[in-house]
Amino acid sequence: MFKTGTETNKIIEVFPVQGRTNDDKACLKGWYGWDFLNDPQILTRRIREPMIRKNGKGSPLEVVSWDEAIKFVADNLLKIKETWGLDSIIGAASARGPGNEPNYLTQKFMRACVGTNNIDHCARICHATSVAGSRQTIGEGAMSLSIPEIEDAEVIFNIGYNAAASHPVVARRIVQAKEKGAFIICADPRVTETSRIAAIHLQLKGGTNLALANAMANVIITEGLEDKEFIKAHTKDFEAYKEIVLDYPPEKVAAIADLDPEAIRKAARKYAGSKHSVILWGMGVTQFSQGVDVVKSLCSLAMLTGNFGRPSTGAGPVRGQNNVQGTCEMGVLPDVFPGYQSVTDPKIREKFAKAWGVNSLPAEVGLQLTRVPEKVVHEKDLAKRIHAYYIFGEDPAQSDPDLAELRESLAQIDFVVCQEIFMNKTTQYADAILPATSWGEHEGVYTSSDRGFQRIRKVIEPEGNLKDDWEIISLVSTAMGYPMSYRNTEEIWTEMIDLCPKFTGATYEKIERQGSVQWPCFNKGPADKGSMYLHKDGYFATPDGIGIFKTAHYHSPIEVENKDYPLTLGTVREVGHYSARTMTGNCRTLRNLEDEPGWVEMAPEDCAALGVSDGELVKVSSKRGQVISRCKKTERVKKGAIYMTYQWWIGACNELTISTLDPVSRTPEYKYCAAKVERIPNQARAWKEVANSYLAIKEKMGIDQKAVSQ
Ligand SMILES: Nc1nc2c(c(=O)[nH]1)N[C@H]1C(S)=C(S)[C@@H](COP(=O)(O)OP(=O)(O)OC[C@H]3O[C@@H](n4cnc5c(=O)[nH]c(N)nc54)[C@H](O)[C@@H]3O)O[C@H]1N2
Ligand SMILES: Nc1nc2c(c(=O)[nH]1)N[C@H]1C(S)=C(S)[C@@H](COP(=O)(O)OP(=O)(O)OC[C@H]3O[C@@H](n4cnc5c(=O)[nH]c(N)nc54)[C@H](O)[C@@H]3O)O[C@H]1N2
Ligand SMILES: [Mo]
Repeated sequence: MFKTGTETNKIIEVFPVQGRTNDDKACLKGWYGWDFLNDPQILTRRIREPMIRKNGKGSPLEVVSWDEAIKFVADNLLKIKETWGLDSIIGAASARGPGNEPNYLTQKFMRACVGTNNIDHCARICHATSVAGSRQTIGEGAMSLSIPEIEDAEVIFNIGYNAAASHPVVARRIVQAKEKGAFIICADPRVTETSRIAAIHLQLKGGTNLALANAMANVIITEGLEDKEFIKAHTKDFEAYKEIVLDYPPEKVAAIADLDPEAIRKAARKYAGSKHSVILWGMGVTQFSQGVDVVKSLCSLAMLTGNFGRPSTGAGPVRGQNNVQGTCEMGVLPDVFPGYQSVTDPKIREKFAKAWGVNSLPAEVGLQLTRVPEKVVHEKDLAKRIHAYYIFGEDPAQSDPDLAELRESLAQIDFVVCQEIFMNKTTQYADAILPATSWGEHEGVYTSSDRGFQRIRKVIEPEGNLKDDWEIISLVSTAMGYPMSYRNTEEIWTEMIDLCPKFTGATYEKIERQGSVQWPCFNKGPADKGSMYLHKDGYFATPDGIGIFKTAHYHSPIEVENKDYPLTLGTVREVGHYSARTMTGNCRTLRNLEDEPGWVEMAPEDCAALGVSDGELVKVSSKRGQVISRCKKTERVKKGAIYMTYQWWIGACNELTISTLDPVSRTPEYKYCAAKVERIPNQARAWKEVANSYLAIKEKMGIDQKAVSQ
């Protein structure tokens, strides 16, 4: 939560305020990540006017009026819908600046106006794995506990989550817990700030989480440490689960995961020894082709030890983007309406159809956004292809895996719309660009990772011919024959909460009064303040309230190291930069801390074998592509495993990553593929190449180099 200082319609300073989760602290990006609003044009520039390619693909983008842009978008989408059918269009909405209200409208537009469930967002490439795995076991995909509760956990099992870089305000709670005496177990193939304060660091080989989770359950069951009463009263399918985990004794798993069997035993005993054990996980769990199985296994581990239903206990998939929790809640997913209500349930469809004034709504689960290449470049039958992609606040041409394949898809799609605040890698493929207001320029509600609704406010007047995202969607929908008319975000919010029982009590008024309302919050009256934690007293969110034990047998990642590509590549995050970097890449202070072409973490042994030193430019390649980045020699990674961050436009690691997906959540295996690093003998030439690439990017983004002062 922040307050901003403004001067002549410019933000000049930002102060953290006393919020429920941040406790009057801000992270690096909180303190300095607002300068993009002043449009310093470092990496790219704000979009100020609607633009379209009037004369089709290949023609230049031309500035037009809003009326012309909206008509152009509506006409093209209607034409594609008539020619190729309702499911030939897909939408991706935004977990970033827009807030919940425009996301609610986007899925309503796709379902009620276009007539398809092909609506998704970046949770697909992030925590969709957690949503799927948790719903199958404990019935609810959200964090069961609250961020402030982390402080009072007695044991924290932190797996595949690097809070110090990703969520510093959560990292602070982990440090506080340690100071209060918590026992921390960290499972991460790299040394992180959490592993440094952990009592046990399980520095496992990448891609072996499932073997580890099964081995911990194996120890707990074989040593009789499970919570028999809890299992009997609140769960089912224990025997089938037990049969699988008995196949994973610590010695066997130690060999698979490159760990000490005694460390696994000790971690399991400690975890089972407390009724305030918390599991925190992130992308090191979810971004694998077996991610959903790992999530199921982690939820089962918590059930096995009775670690649900009290404060400072439970399962914590700590969500990624600032509003990814909210965007999931708004039903920007191909299988659920807002409030996680299933599109395949006829009664629920009927409820939404009635509220939205249509005869029927699509009944089939829609397409996940990671399957766009499958439905474009790999689909020979034109009638089954995706022909239009409405991209609202995402940058797939930087953030999706295997970028060469993705670019090919974007180039082949008949009509691409980008509703954006910045020119980004994806806008290069747009047939129409609709300019929106940003965070700081509009009102709305975000949802924090721990189910907390909180208000965001307009602090400056937007410059240029911009509209709020909710208004843009309303205009497109109206022009396509499904009128939407709202006066403000509160009207949209009120419509949404009345359709979602778990959110009904969270009115604007209550959010303002309390500062934050955590769902479930069923009643509008002041008595219902919302819920700090889920699964109270062991009653799960499954239809019958019973938790379901589930795990699976381990298999290795899909593309493993080999003769040609002897290293494994995992992709992580840069502390001062955020996702595809349109925003933090345009903040002067953050740019001064770290800039293109990023870095690749390498073990000293690997550096020595290749003859490269710290800071040198190196060529990194996989079967799919190659990029230039800087070598970062570090003891924090093990020999044979390299790590890059996905923020960089020149050292873009997604040129290398593999598009293999988890079969259930369809989340990519960003954390593991085979790669190779090569020395670049002529460093001076390589640096020049980097400098030229940077200039070329700026030019492509439309930055007027002479006009910009940095
Ligand atoms: N500064 C900054 N903060 C961000 C973001 C950003 O771009 N920049 N992005 C936001 C988003 S969208 C998200 S989703 C969150 C994600 O935040 P995190 O979940 O912390 O994401 P990562 O750093 O990608 O991965 C976490 C850890 O997983 C480890 N890991 C890799 N492979 C394995 C494995 O096989 N097993 C285990 N156990 N661990 C493994 C990595 O070494 C890394 O330390 O961060 C959010 N916060
Ligand atoms: N290799 C690798 N790749 C990864 C990951 C990884 O760990 N490794 N992590 C993945 C994860 S977890 C995620 S979540 C994705 C993120 O991937 P994306 O969602 O594609 O990344 P962002 O940079 O957040 O893109 C958001 C876009 O929204 C725009 N935007 C911001 N605010 C507003 C607004 O108010 N209105 C509008 N209209 N637009 C706005 C921004 O300018 C930006 O272009 O990346 C994934 N990619
Ligand atoms: Mo994410």
